Amino acid sequence: MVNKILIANRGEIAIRVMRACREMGIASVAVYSEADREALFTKYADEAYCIGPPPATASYLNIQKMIEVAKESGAEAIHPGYGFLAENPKFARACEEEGIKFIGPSSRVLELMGDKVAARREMKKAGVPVVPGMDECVAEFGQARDIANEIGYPVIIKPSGGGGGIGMTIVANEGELAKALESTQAIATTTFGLCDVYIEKYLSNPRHIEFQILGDSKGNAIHLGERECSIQRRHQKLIEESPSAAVTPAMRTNMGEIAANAARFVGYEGAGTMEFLFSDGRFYFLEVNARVQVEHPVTEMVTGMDIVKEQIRIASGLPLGIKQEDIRMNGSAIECRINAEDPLNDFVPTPGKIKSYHSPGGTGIRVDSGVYTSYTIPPFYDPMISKLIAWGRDRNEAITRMRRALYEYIIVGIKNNIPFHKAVMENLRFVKGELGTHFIDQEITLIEDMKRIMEREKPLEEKLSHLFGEKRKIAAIAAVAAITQMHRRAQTKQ
Ligand code: MV4
Repeated sequence: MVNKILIANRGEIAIRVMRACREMGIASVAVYSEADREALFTKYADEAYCIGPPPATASYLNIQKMIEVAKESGAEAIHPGYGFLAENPKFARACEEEGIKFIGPSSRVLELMGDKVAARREMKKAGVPVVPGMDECVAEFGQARDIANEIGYPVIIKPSGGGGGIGMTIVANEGELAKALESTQAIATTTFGLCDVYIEKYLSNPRHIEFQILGDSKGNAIHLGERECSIQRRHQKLIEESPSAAVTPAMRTNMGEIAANAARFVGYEGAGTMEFLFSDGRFYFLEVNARVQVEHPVTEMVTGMDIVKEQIRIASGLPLGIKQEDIRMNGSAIECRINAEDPLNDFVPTPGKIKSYHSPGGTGIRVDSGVYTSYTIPPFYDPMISKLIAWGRDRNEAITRMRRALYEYIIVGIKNNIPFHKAVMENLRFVKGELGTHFIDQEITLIEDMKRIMEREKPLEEKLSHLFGEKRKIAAIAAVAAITQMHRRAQTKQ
């Protein structure tokens, strides 16, 4: 096992990785930008090094600096978290060349999975069902027209260098194809530095379901079931859950085996996700996310596994600690991403100072956060404050517990999306599990529902902002009591 790990990331995921390190007796090294000097993760680490100015390009994306600090601190491995350098094959290669363990797949696999059309081809070879479409990039208009006619409209044009939904264009008919092709190629060039695009059949309002996989350096691979991530807004996931209400045990076994086989086929080392669209009872492969994901806790809650520990074991050359037949899905878990954003103002980011902070707890609740009272959220990075995860014996209990926890959660000082989550947790379609990727756009009453919830909370909010600061402790207790009453009123109204 490695003795010291550098965490090339910030915020809640840096702390998540350091917690695994601490439990495993591994020393942790934080790297931080000048904007993160006072962040919790820099204090939590055993050692911390400043790596540059606030912009990510000058700090968290600086490959040379990461290698330098790893050497200086004597870290034997680097955990990249998610985002930033996590899926950068150049970073993985630099680590490989310097004899530092990159905690993730090899640079070869990262390269392959980063090229979305190549990944599609590879997965097809591995026996994974893919959306009808092209196995290479568009070479000329005639070819695009022929393929689109063959698979039928609507089609979707995707940048091969992309992923995550950026730059994708839906095309309704042949008349729109030429223009859409041109504009998608232009966006692909400016965003990804590569004009390559490919075409797939467009599925309308599918569910977004992904399988968690783990592969070790001995050629073993297992799956930890699925997560449903259909509740998203502008390609930003807001709520994730496991298991998906749409997946039967037989489908889970079947698709999970296909996903694990594909991981073995490409020689996948570490934790990863195979992303699918689910439509009319069928799965279609979309892309591989070659990293630990934001939403990994819901899988941990239902399987009892520690995915980050497994990542570290795998990178240390150890075999998987568990066999497929020993994985059990127990109960149901939901995650709400708590963001510093204003749902009443088109969800614009609202960085700033957290004047008061009280996070929920109790049975079945997990909060992964990187903030504290009087912490100022810097404007330079992702506005996620924390992740609130609720576990229950079934989906209904998880929802009830999530509602309860959302009402306990107090963040004073910055606007945030907790009221929006409260509205979703009361939404009838959500409660019934009738989800799809267009859920938020379709449920047009959500904003009005949220406004009603916020109106109900106004007197309390005013009381809180006055009380907090002076009689902080008393105010916190009073707040929980008042919110509990409000929650009860809200429930009896339904
Ligand atoms: C699709 C699709 C429908 N059909 N592919 C979005 C995230 C990225 N991983 C893939 N995405 C999609 N791929 C096919 N063949 C629908 C989405 C999608 C989407 C696409 C464009 C604009 C908004 C979207 C919202 C959710 C899902």
